[in-house]
Amino acid sequence: MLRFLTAGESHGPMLTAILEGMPAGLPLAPADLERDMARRQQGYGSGGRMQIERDRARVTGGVMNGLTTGGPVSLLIENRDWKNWAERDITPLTTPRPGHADLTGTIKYGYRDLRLALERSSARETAARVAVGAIARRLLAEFGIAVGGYVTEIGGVAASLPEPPDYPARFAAAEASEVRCPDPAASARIQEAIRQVKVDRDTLGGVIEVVALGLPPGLGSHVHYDRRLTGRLAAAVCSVQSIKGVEIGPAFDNARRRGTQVHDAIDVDDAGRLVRRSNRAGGLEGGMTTGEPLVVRAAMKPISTTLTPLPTVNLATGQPDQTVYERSDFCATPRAVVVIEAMVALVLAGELLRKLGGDSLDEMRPRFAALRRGQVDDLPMDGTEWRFGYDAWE
Ligand code: EPS
Repeated sequence: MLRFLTAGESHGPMLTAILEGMPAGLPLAPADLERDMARRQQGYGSGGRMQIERDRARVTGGVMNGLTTGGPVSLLIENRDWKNWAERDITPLTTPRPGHADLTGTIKYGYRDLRLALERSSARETAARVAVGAIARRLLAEFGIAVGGYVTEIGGVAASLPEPPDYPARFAAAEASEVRCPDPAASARIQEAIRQVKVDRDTLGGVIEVVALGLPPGLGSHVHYDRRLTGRLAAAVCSVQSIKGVEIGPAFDNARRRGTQVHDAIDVDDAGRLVRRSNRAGGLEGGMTTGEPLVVRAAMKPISTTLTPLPTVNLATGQPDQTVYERSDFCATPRAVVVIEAMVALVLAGELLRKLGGDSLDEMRPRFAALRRGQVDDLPMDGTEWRFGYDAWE
C-alpha cells in the first residue's frame, strides 16, 4: 500500500516528505513535480507568503537515473521564508484564533506558546502533500487515469457549468481563471468578492470539485469498512487544512430526492458494454469505482486568520482579548484545488496498487490490461439456483 509522511514547520528550514510503496520503474523528472507545485502557489486571494516562496522539491532517495527504484521516495522543500525567522526573537503569541488549531493543539500538547501549534498545523504543509501527490499522479498517468479539479463556489458565488459535463474542458477553463473557476462570469464575480473581502478585512471559503477520469471499475471494495473507497477518499480529503465537508457526486442533493430520481440506470450498449446515462453516484457504488468519472467535492471554511480581530481569551492573563493578525491568505480555495487533487491521486494510486499488486510497472501493466471492464461477456453468470452451503460446517 501507498503511504506518506510529512514533517516540518511553516517557518522552519524546510518540509520533508517520504512516500513509501511506489513500484519500481516509474519515470520521474523534476518537471513532473514542478507543475503541480507551481499551480498550488497560484490563485487570487493569496497573502504575501506566496511572493516569497518558489516551491521546488529536491528528491533525495528512491529515484535513480530518472526511474523509481521501489524504495521510499524522499524529498525536501525549502522554506525561503526561513531566512526571515532563523535569527528572530519570537514575540509571544497567547491569543488563540477561533477556528484554528492554536487552542486545541496547545491544550493537547501543553505548549507555552501558541506558535508551536500554528507552525505545524499551517497549510504550508500542503506543499509536501502536493509533491508526493504529483508522484501518485505520474503513476496514474501510466494507466490513462487523470485527476483534475476546479472551484464551483466561493463566498456564496456559484459557477454555472454546462451539463453533461466536459471535464477536460472544465479543467482547462479553470487553469485559465485567476480563481480556478471554469465559469468565466462566476470567475469574475468571485474575484470581485475576494477583492471586497480584503477591503472588509475578512476571509472567504468555498467549494471545490475534483474529478478522476479513466478509472477502471472495481477499485475499492464493499467487503470491509476500511476498504470502502468512499470512506478512504472522505478521510483523505477532510484531512486537508480548513476542509470541513466532503461529498461524493451530488450527495447532499441526492439526500433530498426520491430513489427513482437518484440512481443511475444500468444499460447495455451495442458492444455489450454496461453503461450509465447519468452519474449521480459520483463514480462510486458500494465503495467501489463504477468506471464513470469519480466526483469528489470538498467544503472549505473561510480561513481563521482574519484582519478583523475575533473575540478570544489571552491565555497569559486569562482575560478576554482579541486575536492578533499575522500575514495570511484571504481566500486559499483556488490553491486548495491542487491539494485536494493530490490527496485524491494518492488514494487512487494506492487502490490501483492494491488491485494490481506487483513491485514494478512492468508487472502492473499486463494485470491492468486484464481487468474486467463491465462487459456483459466478462461476467460468469449462468442463471442457475444455488445454496449458501454453510450446513457442511454445522
Ligand atoms: C498559513 C498562513 C500563511 C499561508 C500559509 C498557510 O503563511 P504565512 O503565515 O507565512 O503568511 O501562506 O500557506 C503557505 C505558506 C503555503 O505554502 O501554502 C496558515 O496559517 O495555515
